[in-house]
Amino acid sequence: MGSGVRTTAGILKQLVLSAAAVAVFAGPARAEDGYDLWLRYKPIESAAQRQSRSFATQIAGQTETPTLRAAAAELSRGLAGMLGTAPTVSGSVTSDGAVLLGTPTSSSEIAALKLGLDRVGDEGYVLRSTTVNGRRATVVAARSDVGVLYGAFHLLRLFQTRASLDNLDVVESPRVQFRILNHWDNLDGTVERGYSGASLWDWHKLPDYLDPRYTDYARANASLGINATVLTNVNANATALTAPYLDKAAALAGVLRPYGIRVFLTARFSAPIEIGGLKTADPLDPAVAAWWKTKVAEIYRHIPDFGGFLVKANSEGQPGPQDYGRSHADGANMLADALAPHRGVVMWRAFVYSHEEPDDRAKQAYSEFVPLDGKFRDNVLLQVKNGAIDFQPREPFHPLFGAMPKTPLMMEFQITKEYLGFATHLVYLAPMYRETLDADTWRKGKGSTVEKVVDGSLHGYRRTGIAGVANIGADRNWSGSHFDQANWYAFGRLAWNPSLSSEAIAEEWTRMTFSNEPAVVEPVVQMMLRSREAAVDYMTPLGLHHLMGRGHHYGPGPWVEGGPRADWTSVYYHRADARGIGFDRTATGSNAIAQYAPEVAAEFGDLKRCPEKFLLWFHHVPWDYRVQSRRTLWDELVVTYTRGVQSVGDMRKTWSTLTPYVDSGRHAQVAAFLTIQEKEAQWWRDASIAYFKTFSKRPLPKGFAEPAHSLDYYKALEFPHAPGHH
Ligand code: BDP
Repeated sequence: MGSGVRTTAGILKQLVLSAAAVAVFAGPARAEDGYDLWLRYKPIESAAQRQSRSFATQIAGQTETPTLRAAAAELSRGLAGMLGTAPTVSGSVTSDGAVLLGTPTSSSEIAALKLGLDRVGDEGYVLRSTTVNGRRATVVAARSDVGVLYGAFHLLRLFQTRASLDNLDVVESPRVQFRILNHWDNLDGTVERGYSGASLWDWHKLPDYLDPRYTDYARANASLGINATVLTNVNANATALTAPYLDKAAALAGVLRPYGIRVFLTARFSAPIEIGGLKTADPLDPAVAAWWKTKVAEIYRHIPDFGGFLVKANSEGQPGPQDYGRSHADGANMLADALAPHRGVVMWRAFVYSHEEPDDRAKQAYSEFVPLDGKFRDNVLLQVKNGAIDFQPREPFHPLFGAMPKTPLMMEFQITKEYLGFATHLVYLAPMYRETLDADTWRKGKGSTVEKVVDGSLHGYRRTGIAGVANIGADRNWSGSHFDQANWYAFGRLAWNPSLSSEAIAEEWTRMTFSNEPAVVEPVVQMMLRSREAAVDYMTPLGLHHLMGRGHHYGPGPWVEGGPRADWTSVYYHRADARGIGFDRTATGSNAIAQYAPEVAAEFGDLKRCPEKFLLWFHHVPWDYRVQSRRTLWDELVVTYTRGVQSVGDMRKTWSTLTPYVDSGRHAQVAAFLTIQEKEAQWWRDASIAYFKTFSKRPLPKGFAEPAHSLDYYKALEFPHAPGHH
């Protein structure tokens, strides 16, 4: 028998040995698949923490409403999982260590405690360690049932992250009113810019089949305080507003309602023509307004707590009021009037740029909307992307923030990673969200941050909102990768409290999702915090933007040119030539900087003062210009691209040391994805350098490797079936 051939017994022995090795070194025997998200409720590990067994042995309170029942069920499930025994359930506190939950209406014991619940508002809650009926108890109390549910999730989070549960005195309420996911889901089950499989909504089987996942989706969102969801794509289909689809949406709303989540739909502006048989969708035509009023009344008959419409109009080919010579305000107000009697709202998107407009695309939303400030009904919110172009890995804050004091502006973040490597690149987005929230608009002096615009405090907005374009699909792990769950998580946490730090959120999530072991928490949090900067480095360093492959946005395409419109190409944005690279948005160029407050414009517009991370966003800079490192711009670009690739390599190495601590299923997938990411980061670096070199005509700095292939090789790569592009 040759040495390469092994006997069956030998192979079996090998298998047994490696299975044993897995059991010993790879933690839990069951390879987790990520389905449980951050709500895993695994048994707590240390002796000290087991003391809390005497805690939470009883859940007390009347739980007669669906929401209070959901709160009690979640607590029960969580505590049973973590403590090993299910708590008893009773109407009032009868033993030490009870968790008493409810509202002053549902529980006389809570009413008697006089917790001052008025201060927490309609969705907030209090967690308090106290004595009830002479017994030690932890109280989860709120004015509303949903507040109790949020409080229950908070208490569980404290358990899950091994925080102290003694002397609790937590008072929480959300800073933002609408904390809303935007699903770009189509009725045929595909998802625009979705990288986690098909749509979660099984429209075909609705309303009769309610996938249990809908409930788990609701639980996950409620655990973060997300209180609304738009079920359908902004590139809307009027069919979603027909009676059969309203039945389907109503069925979903029924599942989400106990979890405090209200359903919204996207409204296709031309729906009166497409499904209403009218000849026009002109918002000033009385027949059109009447059609919408009737349609909205019909929706409310199906969904009594319907939230309202999200509208993309006159943008990227979508119909809108301008088709009839009317303004965005005319269009939004017509829908707002139809919704107002039912207390619904319109979220009107500011993501517009015109087909005819030859002006810098970055300027167009501001030019369009600022003159309309004060002209919208008070149940209209204007939904503004974080930056003026389109969810790039890094953008300066959108100049609309701070510029419309009389119109509530809500934030639109993208959670799905359309421009950030899809599902396989590990990019934790909280630092990107934070960067925008922390940006200072200077509109009312220093400290007029975007955060204060969005939470309403800067201008005294009566309505506030933060939307996130969801990364949720039918994949078993919901988000396409384990680490992309963190972006859903971070979005939800920031929508509730836009002051939270990226680090605090990463730590919570890591503890709940992977482990409380310091050997895991520290390196994973560090990886996460560094990851977004790494992606910017290998994709679009120093303020470059919009250089992805055409249409699908997968991989590098800095050479993209031609086609239907200039501002869908890469060359429009980088403007590389023999002299240098970058988009001059100063007074000598498009003068987009003039849309910012003078203090901001002065900083961005001055080559010397402009933060280097935005350099090529605002300036066309000579290749030999000396940047802060004293390197030339060209050398700095090469160094930065290379550093991005190295950072991914570092993440991959760090992750490989965590094998003993992370279940094998999830560990292996993350490891494989990091390998993909490293390969693709190298591709980004090499393709970008190969291309820009044709303009800079300069050698790479010493010690830096030439691209692995020729420019022609990179240009010839094609990905007709890249995901998310329909
Ligand atoms: C872009 C996407 C496109 C969306 C559009 C939008 O590429 O699929 O429809 O944004 O936000 O980022 O409307």
